Amino acid sequence: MTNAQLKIDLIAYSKSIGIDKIGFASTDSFLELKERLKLQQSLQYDSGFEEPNIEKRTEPNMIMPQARSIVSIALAYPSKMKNAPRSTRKDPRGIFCRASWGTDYHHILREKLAKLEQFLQERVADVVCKSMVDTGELSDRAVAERAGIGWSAKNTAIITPEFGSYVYLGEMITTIPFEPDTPIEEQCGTCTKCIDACPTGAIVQGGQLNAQRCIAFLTQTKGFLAEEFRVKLGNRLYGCDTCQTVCPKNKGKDFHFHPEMEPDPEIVKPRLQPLLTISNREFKEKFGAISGSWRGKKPIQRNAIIAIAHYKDQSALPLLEKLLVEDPRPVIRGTAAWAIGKIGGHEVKEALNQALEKEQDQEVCDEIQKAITRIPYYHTNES
Ligand code: B12
Ligand code: SF4
Ligand code: SF4
Repeated sequence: MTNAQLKIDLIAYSKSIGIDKIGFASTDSFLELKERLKLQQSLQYDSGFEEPNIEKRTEPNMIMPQARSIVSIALAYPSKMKNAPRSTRKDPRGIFCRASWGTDYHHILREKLAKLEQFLQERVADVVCKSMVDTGELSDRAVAERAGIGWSAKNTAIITPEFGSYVYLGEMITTIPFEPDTPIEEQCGTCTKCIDACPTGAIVQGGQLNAQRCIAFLTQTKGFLAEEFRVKLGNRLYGCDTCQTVCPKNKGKDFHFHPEMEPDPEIVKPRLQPLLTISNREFKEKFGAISGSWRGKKPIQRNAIIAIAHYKDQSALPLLEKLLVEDPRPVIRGTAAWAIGKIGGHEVKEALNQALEKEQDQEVCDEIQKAITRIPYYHTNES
């Protein structure tokens, strides 16, 4: 069988197993990306979640010397949730980003890629394949761009003409020299909606992100959040979708091809207060299957406390005061102090003072002191 025919057959097979878009790229060095990654590192705009070895990231033949092509895949995920409960001041809820709805996409895409590998192995005796999704060495976006899946947009996402940017990406390096596809034209034009809407100004300029300012990154950190960002977090528990929801290319894009990607509203839009007391076991049971749980319980709880402050939920004060004195984790005690100060009221000053007397951790003491000094300010503001 010729490689051209094998490519046609592989494309047809990919459709039959629920791969929404497939493209083919060469294994040439990603030279532009290499410069870009170096620049990002030197500016400290990287997140730290990327593979640190830039050579490996940009030289596919370093990962597999005999590699001859890369197969890029995209799966469309839903952007609208059916029966989403409303989040109100009386019933405040947090939100997980769309890329965290349903079953963890790493599993879904790896399974599809494993099937593609098997398909090739059954037809080409000595083929070698290596697949990756998100956590591999390669830049999934750079591969997808080269393979014609979508263009590299100003919000830094790969936007497909068919499904918008609401696609997961993955790829398979192979020893088969498949004919590469042609990249598609950039289609952002003069639009700057994502740059204007980003709550933290993280998109420095079209196509360049300062990940250290990106809420999607910040929600995944484990330490204290800088105050500047706490007030921008809103009710986000994991990830951020703003630069995608404002994008005109995503208008009307909402695909429900994969039942396993359907969100359970009680999981991805959970009530905030119960999150503060959830046990490790309960957390794993409820959130373990979604990608947004990969950093564990602590960042989600920290973000939930910040979200409670965002809603100024008075009914959460007893719980926050309990966390302030009882929680073993300084980040949780300190963030609770901040939230208590934000929600305010005369009675909280007493609770904060009492906690300060017992507190041993310097960072938490600082948070409590800042919260105390802020309370009269909130009162003058309210009166
Ligand atoms: C680190 C990381 C993050 C970091 C940094 C994101 C970033 N923009 O760099 C943080 C934690 C912030 C993040 C957030 C999100 N992420 Co993320 N993330 C990654 C990861 C692991 C590596 C990305 C990376 O290396 N970035 C470094 C930059 C420099 O390179 P790059 O974006 O990969 O490649 C592009 C640029 O280099 C650009 N470029 C190259 N040279 C030049 C030169 C010029 C002049 C210009 C303008 C551009 C340019 O072109 C490349 C192709 O687009 C990838 C998985 C992977 N292994 O690739 C997922 C990935 C990019 N993330 C993904 C998703 C879904 C998200 C979120 C939408 C999740 C959410 N809702 O919260 C947000 C989006 C935020 C945003 N605006 O990017 C998807 C993207 C899908 C898509 N359609 O694009 C990926 C591919 C995971 C996956 N397998 O599906 N992520
Ligand atoms: S994900 Fe949110 S914070 Fe990050 S660039 Fe997009 S809008 Fe800005
Ligand atoms: S909002 Fe506009 S500039 Fe930003 S990614 Fe979408 S089309 Fe491009």
